Amino acid sequence: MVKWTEDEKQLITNCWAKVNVPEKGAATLSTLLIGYPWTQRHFSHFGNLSSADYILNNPQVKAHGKKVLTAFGDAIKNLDNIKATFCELSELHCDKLHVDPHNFKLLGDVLLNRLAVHFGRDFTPELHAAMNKLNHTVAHSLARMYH
Ligand code: HNI
Repeated sequence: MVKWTEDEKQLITNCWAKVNVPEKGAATLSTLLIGYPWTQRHFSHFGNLSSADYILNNPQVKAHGKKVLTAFGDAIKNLDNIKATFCELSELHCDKLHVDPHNFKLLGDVLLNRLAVHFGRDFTPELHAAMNKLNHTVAHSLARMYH
């Protein structure tokens, strides 16, 4: 299991405390759907996703983005135990949703970019590295049931 230094834990928790989860969740999921359109196939039941405008204004995309980032928040509350925290979610994404695990990494990268833009110079290389490690761990934990 991944090991965190106290500095990394502090950087991640301090950063997350300043994140507007509904807003960043909506932005992250809509950017994923627009930038990596093959991910849309999982959300055909969310209504019209046929243009960037529709995606950006789709209430189901917004609500789901919030759900996904809330789960990121759960991971942050349980940094030493992310695998166990995401056990059921991994089963869901693997067995029921059949999401290609590569897409977890993409979503994490989109989130990282949104945070970098939002925090500007406060998004230090150390914070960047810690968030990248978090993304990696989240993606790995979600993909665990695929093996
Ligand atoms: Ni994901 C449902 C968390 C990435 C497709 N997903 C969820 C739920 C959570 C969640 C929480 C709600 C579960 C429930 O209702 O019990 N998803 C996460 C997290 C990541 C992620 C933390 C991080 C990388 N999911 C992705 C990706 C895709 C994806 C990359 C597809 C490209 N997820 C789904 C779909 C659902 C889902 C589809 C079901 C949506 C619905 O409501 O029908």
